[in-house]
Amino acid sequence: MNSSTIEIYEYNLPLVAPLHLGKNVLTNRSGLIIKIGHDERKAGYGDIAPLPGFNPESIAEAREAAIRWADYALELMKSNEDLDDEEVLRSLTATPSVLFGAECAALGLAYAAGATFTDGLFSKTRRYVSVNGYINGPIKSAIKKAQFLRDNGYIAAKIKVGRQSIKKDAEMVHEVLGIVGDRVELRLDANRAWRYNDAIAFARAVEGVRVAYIEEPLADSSRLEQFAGESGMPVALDESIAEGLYQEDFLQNKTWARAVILKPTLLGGTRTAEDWASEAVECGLKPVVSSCFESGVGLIALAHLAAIITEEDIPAGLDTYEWLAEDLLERRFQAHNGRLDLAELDECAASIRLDRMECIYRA
Ligand code: OSB
Ligand code: MG
Repeated sequence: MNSSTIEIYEYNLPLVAPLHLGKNVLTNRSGLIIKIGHDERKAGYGDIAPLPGFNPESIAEAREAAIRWADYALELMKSNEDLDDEEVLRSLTATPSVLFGAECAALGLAYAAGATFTDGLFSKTRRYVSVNGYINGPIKSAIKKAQFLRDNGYIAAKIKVGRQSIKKDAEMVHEVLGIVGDRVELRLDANRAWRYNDAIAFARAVEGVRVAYIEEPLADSSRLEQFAGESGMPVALDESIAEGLYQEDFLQNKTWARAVILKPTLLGGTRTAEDWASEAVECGLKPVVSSCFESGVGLIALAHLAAIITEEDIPAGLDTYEWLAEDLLERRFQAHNGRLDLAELDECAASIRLDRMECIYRA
């Protein structure tokens, strides 16, 4: 590789409104961009966006790990060694968001130079990726968003529950169902908010509603199987798999689960997510690629990932972009008919504005 450079930039983007996630309230989103390569257009970019309360690493720890990785990667490039080698990236397992960003930048470098891939992140198995519309309470905003999803051809919607009373949550679900109707797949996410009996009470209150799955209803995840059996409501695993390293047999005996949520920023990169996805498919669970409120740069990589992990168009959890009041991309992308078009996303990716960020590393 001809004297390539690595740069790391820091960004801080305001959100359109305070975002309540678990115990945290975010008003902006901070992260880092890794750029590999001289030429702005032919460089590879990766987004490092540790999510407070979800990622084990802080932004300061991510910065430190990214710089350490960059020093190491430069040495490798000088001796013509493979940057995206799994061995090299393994040093980043304690900082999964950095692993995701470094891997995307390394893979993106060849992609930007026009390489065609036969497998992996940029092999573009299909061009369109459906997304599940993201519906947040309270009920007023849920109604507005549900109408938008119905009018814009979305095929799946995900409602956040567990942050108000069971009664209000159930009302919200019925209200949304009344708006979007039967054609839209309904997913729910409780982020482990409930005690067992509350979760059962909720399931009773929405009896008759066709729920595709509910992500992590229980504070005590060891009772998920019991919940699925007793309530008849299909369950999806999210926090349960995002908590540690990839475990080969983890999904093997979980036939009671319907889906697994794959967030490469938490799981440690796209290849780890691919491993989880193959395991999920083998065990009869649906893999659902999801975001963690990354910038446009990260979201585009995630859309590519969703396109390669299954031929089937499983709606991905990528409807978080609108939370960013500003982005690093001059040209922002949009879903059309509830789908993202990878061709459009790649054009938007090329409109990255490095001058809006502070460069913290260049070598
Ligand atoms: O609980 O699924 C979650 C984003 C950040 C942290 C946690 C979660 C999420 C999302 C992403 O919900 C959007 C989606 O999955 O549709
Ligand atoms: Mg979830």
